[in-house]
Amino acid sequence: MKRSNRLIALAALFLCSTPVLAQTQTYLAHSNYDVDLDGWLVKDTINGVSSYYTPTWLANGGAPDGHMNFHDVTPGGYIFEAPDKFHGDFSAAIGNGGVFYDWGADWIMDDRVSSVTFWSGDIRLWASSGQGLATNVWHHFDYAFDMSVNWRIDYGLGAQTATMSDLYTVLSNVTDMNISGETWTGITETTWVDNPTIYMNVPAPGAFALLGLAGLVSKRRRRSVE
Ligand SMILES: [Ca+2]
Ligand SMILES: [Ca+2]
Repeated sequence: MKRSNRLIALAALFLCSTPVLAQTQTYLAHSNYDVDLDGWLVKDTINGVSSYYTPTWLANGGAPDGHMNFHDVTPGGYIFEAPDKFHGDFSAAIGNGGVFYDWGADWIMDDRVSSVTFWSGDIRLWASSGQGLATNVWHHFDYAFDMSVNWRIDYGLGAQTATMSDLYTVLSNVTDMNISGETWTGITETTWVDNPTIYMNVPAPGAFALLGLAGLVSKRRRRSVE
């Protein structure tokens, strides 16, 4: 066997022994609060009237390092509202990415969940955690943009189970994104957030090279059989 053939055979062996091609995550929108709030705000709504507040930025204590938190201010409900970089067309990540964030609170009623919501105009798309969330710990939530997640959609007629087509309708033109804050009836709780991220999975550069090599190997194999 020629030396070059041996090398290709070795590479092919490595490729075959790798069960899944390496993937890297590309962040399409991301905040880690390393230096400031990165433009995030809190929207509190009571009796249909919304007011904006500035959350507190903390340099430490996140997951890791900087994060933001907000202590409730009214008997209404509050959410964390994303800045402009979380708006736009994220359809490239459908079936190939998703959204994750780290979240926690010091008081959480048993029936409360943590949700991430995308709006496209008046259309609302959201995913939620389960109930019974532990207090005073960081929870990591990761929701893929596919049917493995119980995405819900509301076109103004009530919540329904979302389809891939519904995901496309909203995620191709996101006009607003928010993360739930309110966890307790009464002005009691503090909620904290770190690392909200819309991501897309792409094969690692090395994987492309191996794919090319695999093609070369199979071509040579075919030739030797002929
Ligand atoms: Ca952080
Ligand atoms: Ca409250």
